[in-house]
Amino acid sequence: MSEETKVNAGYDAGQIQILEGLEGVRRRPGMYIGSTGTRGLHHLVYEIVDNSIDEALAGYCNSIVVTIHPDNSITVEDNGRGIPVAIHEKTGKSALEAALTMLHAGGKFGGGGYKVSGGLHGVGMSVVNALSSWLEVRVARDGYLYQQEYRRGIPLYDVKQIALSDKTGTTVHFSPDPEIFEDLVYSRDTLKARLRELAFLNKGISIRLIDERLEAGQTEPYEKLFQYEGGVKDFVKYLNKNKDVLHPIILFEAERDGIDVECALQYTDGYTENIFSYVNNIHTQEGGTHEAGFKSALTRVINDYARKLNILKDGNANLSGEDIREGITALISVKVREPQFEGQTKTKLGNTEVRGVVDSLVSEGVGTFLEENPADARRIIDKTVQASRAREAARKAREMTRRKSVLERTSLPGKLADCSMKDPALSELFLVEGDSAGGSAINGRDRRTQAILPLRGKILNVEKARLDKILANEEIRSMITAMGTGISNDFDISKARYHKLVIMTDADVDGAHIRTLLLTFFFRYMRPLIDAGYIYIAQPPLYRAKARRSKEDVYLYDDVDLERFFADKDKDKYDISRYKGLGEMDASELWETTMNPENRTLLRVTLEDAMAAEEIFTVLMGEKVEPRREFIQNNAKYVKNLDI
Ligand code: 0RA
Repeated sequence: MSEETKVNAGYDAGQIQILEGLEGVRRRPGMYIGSTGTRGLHHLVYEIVDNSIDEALAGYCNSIVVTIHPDNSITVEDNGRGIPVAIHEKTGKSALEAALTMLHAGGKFGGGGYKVSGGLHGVGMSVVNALSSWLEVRVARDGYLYQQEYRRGIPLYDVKQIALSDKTGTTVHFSPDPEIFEDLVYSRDTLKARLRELAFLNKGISIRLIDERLEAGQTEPYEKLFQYEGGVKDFVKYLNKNKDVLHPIILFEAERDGIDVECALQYTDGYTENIFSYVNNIHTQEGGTHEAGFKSALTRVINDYARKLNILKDGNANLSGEDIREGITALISVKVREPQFEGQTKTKLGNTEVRGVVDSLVSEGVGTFLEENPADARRIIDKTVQASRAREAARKAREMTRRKSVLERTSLPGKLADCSMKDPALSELFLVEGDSAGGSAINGRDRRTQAILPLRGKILNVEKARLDKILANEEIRSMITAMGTGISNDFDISKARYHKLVIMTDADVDGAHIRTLLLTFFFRYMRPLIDAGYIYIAQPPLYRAKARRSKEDVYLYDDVDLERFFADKDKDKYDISRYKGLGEMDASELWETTMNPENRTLLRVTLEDAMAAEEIFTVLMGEKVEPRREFIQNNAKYVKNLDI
């Protein structure tokens, strides 16, 4: 192969097609990678890693290394067979160049491979190449190391041999194009979470993350290895590490009708249901046939067993699926040859044949476990029966509140100072810590659009309570009726009376605690409010600096703000006051600094990653004390910005 650099000498029809393909990707990147924001940026990495995972699933690769370089370029290296470099008869190009320049060529070339993984759209390496300002690929195979480089997807030269090598593998080093992406900075945590997930889902594969970007005082790159011989079983162990569990993890794995199923589950003493399902390594957020098969089999098997033990008598109704899933942590991972993804976000499995396969494997797996472990079985059944009783009590409590509202016609809580505007899109509800701050907020607000609900004292920790107790809590009931949406299964976002719900608490530890309690409640019982972006956190100032000799008078929101302001000023020329709480501000101050839409900053609460949020809430609000202490110690420096 020649050493010289020939840039596209003479276009033929095939090349023109390729260029048009790359142009298409660059013109409409969103079509291929979802977005050109942070999500899309990270998607580039997943797209490359998926190819290495496929090579591992084919049985030829057991190690993948992902490196974030100081310039935010990324290297993905694997020890697979190496992408073939042989020249195609017809095109006169190497297979390697084809893989990196032809749309949809990724993973399909070579043939016979068992390609199951795939990113958002499974679009392949050529898309990453087209969206990178530069990319270098190296392949070790057949005794040589080969290399090719590209600029915005266009090869700089033909594939060339650059050294002898006795190894095999593929290394892709790319730099996302600033002409395409809004933000070029990789998040270590985001990559870490996805690589960990992939290591759980593909047991045995060693996946290493290296972050070469050094922070101040750091001398060695960050390194983390993910490798789990237990696969989904280790995944459940990880998810439950901060919870008290009722029995050893139930695990079953099997292949049936060409569908691979791996499933692990374990009951905890908690009240939430955590079922995570995957198809070909893609998290199926919206569930689908595999999840449906899991749920129906579980419901049937548990009911059958409860009847067999005579805990459920002939006259008793069956336990509901919901009762049976209280406190469960489950992982379902299936690998399907031709997955059909449906739903709003294309994360719902549609293949009907999967349902029956998962159903029968879960029946067998869980059925056998219950038969063979009667003591564990008993604990599980008792748990579901308790869940069923609590739910019945909650239903009665809810019916009471509903009936009351029919009789009284107006169900709004007495403490609510409602706004006069009835259009939810223009209405805001402030949840305010304490009656005195609540009073200031009521006097300072814009009464047309801003409603105030003062909350007294500590909010109930919903992580430690069942629904019946939660519904008996006055503060929580007020929030539910004020919002108008209902909760849990009854939740209906179209009934939301406000499209902004603003949490306004003091800028101290207690305030942070109340905020976390509120967020836990919304996360567990009004999750769609978070998904819709309706929940906000107010940012009251921490300081006020008044110049002694001029009219200058400013509010400063945190210590960084304070430092910045006084960087080039003399502190002695100002009176600086520190607010201990919202209560210290009078109505007009509160309006000016925190509530007036013209001046205020609100933080919108988002949930990038449900699993991470689940973990944080379990750690922070759950029963076990030790993990909470650890978390707080490890994250003390972040606590101020804990805007989950
Ligand atoms: C098809 C055939 C062969 C290897 C690969 C694909 C392959 C692709 C990627 C992408 C990233 N890493 C990869 N590793 C391997 C090999 C065919 C053969 O050697 O016979």
